[in-house]
Amino acid sequence: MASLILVLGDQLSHNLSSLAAADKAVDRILMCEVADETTYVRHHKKKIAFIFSAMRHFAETLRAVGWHVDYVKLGDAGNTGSFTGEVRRAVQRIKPAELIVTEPGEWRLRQILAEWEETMALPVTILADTRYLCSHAEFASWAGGRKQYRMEYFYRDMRRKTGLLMAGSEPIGGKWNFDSENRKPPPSGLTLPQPLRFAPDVISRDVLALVADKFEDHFGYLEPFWYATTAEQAEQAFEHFVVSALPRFGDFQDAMLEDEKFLYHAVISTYLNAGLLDPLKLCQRVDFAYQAGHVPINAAEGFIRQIIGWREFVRGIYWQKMPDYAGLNFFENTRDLPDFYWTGDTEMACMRAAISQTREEAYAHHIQRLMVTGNFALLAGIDPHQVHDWYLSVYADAYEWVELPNTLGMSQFADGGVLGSKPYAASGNYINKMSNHCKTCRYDVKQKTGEKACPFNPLYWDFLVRNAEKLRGNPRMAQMYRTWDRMAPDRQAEYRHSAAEILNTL
Ligand code: FAD
Ligand code: DLZ
Ligand code: SF4
Repeated sequence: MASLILVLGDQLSHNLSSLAAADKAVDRILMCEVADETTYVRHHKKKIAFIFSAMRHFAETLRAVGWHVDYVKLGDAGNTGSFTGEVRRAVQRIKPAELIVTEPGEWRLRQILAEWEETMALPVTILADTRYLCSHAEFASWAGGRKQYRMEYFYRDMRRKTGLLMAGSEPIGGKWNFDSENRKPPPSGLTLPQPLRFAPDVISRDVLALVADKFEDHFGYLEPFWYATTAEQAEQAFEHFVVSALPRFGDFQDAMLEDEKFLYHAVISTYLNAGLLDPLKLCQRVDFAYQAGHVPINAAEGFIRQIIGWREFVRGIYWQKMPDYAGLNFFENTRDLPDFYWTGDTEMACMRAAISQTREEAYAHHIQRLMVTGNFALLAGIDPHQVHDWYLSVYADAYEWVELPNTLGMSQFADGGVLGSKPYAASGNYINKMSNHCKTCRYDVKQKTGEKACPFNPLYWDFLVRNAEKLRGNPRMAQMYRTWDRMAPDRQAEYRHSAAEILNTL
């Protein structure tokens, strides 16, 4: 008897464990576009279009190598709109002996699968997702009894495990981490590469029409749609990055420029998280580029650290800490997310740039997410769960396993320091140093208080004072509190007054 293999929208990889456990000759694959997945948060239009198109292309490539695929489109008659409904229908249709699925990336779906183990009238086998470098058991053993997790030590173990940029047991270049070389401000007159763009084919055009029709009221612009939607295209896009942008990726990793959305970033997270790219292969390619003398060590190490370090680390934390992690709110923040996060209608030039490009491309690079939109929400005391919902819906690469620890942990410090040792809070000075946004802003980054002052400036001090009880004891914050304590009471009052005026307008 056949087994039924459920392949999810972010499992578009031929080396998937569920496929390895199946037999092409007899087993049936089920892939389904379901309304529930499009609305558990109201995803950006481009994200839905990307996933549906990539799913449809993947189904074609499976069929081309001999798999029997049952593919349910969103508009198909009888589509129940949920995975549970579609699996039930497939079970009735196919009468399989067993259901096999690679574990999903999100806790929410893992719970639904656990229910199926009780309620489906057939055995349900859930396999580990072997596309990641670090298994849950390996992370749990690394995490041990630690209260705080630090990426750096985890990353070193991943370097040793993979042999990437290693000379025997030593890191190539004599140190593990070249991050201190990767904070250069953007010089003027840079000639910037662009990500490789693809014209939508017939499959994508069908999907674009569907999304335009069914998801008109979702955030963001649907077109122009230029994403890769197959593994082959995603690999081309990555190769283009390696040649055109990787050499300077490290140098300008933290830089931001008005009207430049991608700088030297890879713009591959959407492909990688959906399964179109393999993380280890990407890193091996970058290691090779370094060994061949095509890219400097700070670029190669910086890139590899993001993938085998940060990406695996946040996934480990997610599965180690869920479900409680999603409910954390260390600062007990309750303010609603301001409307301008959805409209981009703000006079803060840095925020406008980050939000506008998010609407256009479903993409913003790391420093925009962390030090602009994330930083503002942190300083303004926005409810971290609303911030989490925003990030999960607006970015094409967003799945909860990677988005939640980045948002709740790294950006909002809502986990109280599990993931990072101090909040990523900064005044306008940081944004001014790393970008050219302030030059065209209605606010003056040099003014600390008053009507023209950059809002990040008074909000920064207000954030520290509001949360002094929770942060004063943190050795990495001590210097800032000493500066505040030395300030004249009148000056302190001015800061707090300016901050209150800004918060009142939100
Ligand atoms: P590059 O800068 O070129 O980096 C290369 C790759 O490294 C990325 O494609 C990504 O796979 C990986 N990477 C880099 N930083 C991280 C990180 N902190 N965590 C995990 N992987 C990383 N990344 C997501 O993939 N999905 C998300 O939903 C997501 N949400 C985020 C929310 C916030 C608040 C913050 C601060 C960061 C978030 N990130 C998320 C991490 C990071 O911003 C994106 O991975 C990156 O911007 C993707 O663009 P890129 O491919 O051009 O990356
Ligand atoms: C994000 C997403 C969307 C929008 N739609 C679908 C879908 O219709 N069918 C599907 O199989 N997967 C979809 N996905 C991806 C899932 O939400 C993802 O597999 C889970 O969140 C687990 O990471
Ligand atoms: Fe952003 Fe402040 Fe600079 Fe304006 S002045 S761009 S608000 S940091």
